[in-house]
Amino acid sequence: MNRVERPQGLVSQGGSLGDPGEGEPSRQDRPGVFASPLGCFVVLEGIDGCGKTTQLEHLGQWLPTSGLMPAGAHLLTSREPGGTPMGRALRELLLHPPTGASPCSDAELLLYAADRAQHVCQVIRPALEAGDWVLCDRFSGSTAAYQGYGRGLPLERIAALEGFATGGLEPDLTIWLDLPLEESLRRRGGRAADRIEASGHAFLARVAAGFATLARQRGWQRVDASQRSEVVTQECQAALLGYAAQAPEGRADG
Ligand code: Z5A
Repeated sequence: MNRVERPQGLVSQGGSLGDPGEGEPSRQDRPGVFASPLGCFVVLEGIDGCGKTTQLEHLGQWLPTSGLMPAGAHLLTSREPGGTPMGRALRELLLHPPTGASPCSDAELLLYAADRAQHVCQVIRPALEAGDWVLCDRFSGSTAAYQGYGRGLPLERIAALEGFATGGLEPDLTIWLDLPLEESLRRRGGRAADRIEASGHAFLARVAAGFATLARQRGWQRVDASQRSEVVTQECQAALLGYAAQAPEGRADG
């Protein structure tokens, strides 16, 4: 695969990666990324307003100079939904649908899966296969939390769909920014709620509890997100350093 020089920053703001070219193997035909584990895939998860965007920016600046990334590797920062051009259209539909166009829970699940399939195919997997690092705001854990624990859709059905959408790709490290729901609502302040945020307090409480369960089950790194932003950044850095110290050879230099 040709290496592509990519600027750092949100892929959703000018990503330069295209679809696999004609004649290239389809996503399903390619070997799994872990067959040649070169890059590293790090995900930030948590309820709305827990500080993912803020930490993505801080870590995005720190990582390339941290000594953790192998020489020559690039860092790509991205988010879901909306990490590709198609995903940005889906994001608008999911969060700000026109009147009468709100998806039912099953359709909502499928739209998030479509966003993820495109994101993995067009952005994440090619970057990892090129040996680059990807730092992403939300991934599969958010679907389990919001559509599973929040909407009440069966977790087994979600897991099966996720396997199809991601081709089995899982993050190397997930950092869970743990913030009490009341604090997240306080941080939102007077900002208008999007469709998901407007789903009601009971829904958001189920999502928050779902994240706690998932973090336990999946071995996510918990960081107390109610601390000052600088402290949260330091603890995220510590989680990355800890991961690198025990990562298989080739994943990280540190
Ligand atoms: N969703 C889903 O249902 N299923 C899925 O599979 C996926 C997503 C992938 C995406 O919304 C929505 O889609 C989301 C879940 C759903 N909906 N909800 N609800 P989004 O991407 O637009 O937004 P978000 O991810 O929910 O949250 P956000 O508003 O972008 O917040 P954040 O990135 O986590 O936090 P932030 O923007 O960095 O910080 C929020 C505010 O707090 C801001 O004013 C900061 O200055 C402040 N802040 C940040 N850190 C601190 C600290 N440490 N102390 C004090 N104040 C702070």
